[in-house]
Amino acid sequence: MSRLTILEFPDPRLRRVARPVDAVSDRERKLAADMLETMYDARGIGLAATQVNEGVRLLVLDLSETRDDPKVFINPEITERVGSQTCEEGCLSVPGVYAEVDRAERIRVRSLGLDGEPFELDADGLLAVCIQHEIDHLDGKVFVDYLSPLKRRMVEKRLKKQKQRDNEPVA
Ligand code: GNR
Ligand code: NI
Repeated sequence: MSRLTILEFPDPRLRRVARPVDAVSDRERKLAADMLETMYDARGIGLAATQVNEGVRLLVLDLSETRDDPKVFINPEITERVGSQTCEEGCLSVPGVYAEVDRAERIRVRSLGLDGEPFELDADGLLAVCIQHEIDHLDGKVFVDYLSPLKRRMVEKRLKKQKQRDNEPVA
């Protein structure tokens, strides 16, 4: 397994729309394993292929306390949305930024597993938030897109400054 580099907002590659996987193969299994390693290392609860510069519709999640319940979704589709909830979200591609986002409270998801077999899942609460957040990534969307233009510009400025500081030589 290998750890992958996570793209950071406002990288334009986060705007690409991912293509469906046409047959689940060892290539997707290797990508999923590398993405899980990357997600665990970064202490995230989810990761979409877009974030590691892979243009396929694949995402991984683990919402367990013990970090031992990996889930992989290939070509996921939300087939039902019910109600709404507000959650403070963060994103591994937008480090240090947290903001409230409204999403559906309950969803039904249709997806392929790593074995290539279809499955359906009903999700609510944080699991539903996380799946919606990850599918957004596959569609080229980032959670800061839901903020007001003013807040979004503030986030962009803050990240730009942070990046400048990261690049300054040590005195
Ligand atoms: O680790 C993550 N935590 C999180 C918290 C609230 C709502 C969504 C998320 S997803 C995020 C990992 C990530 O950036 N996935 O794309
Ligand atoms: Ni994210």
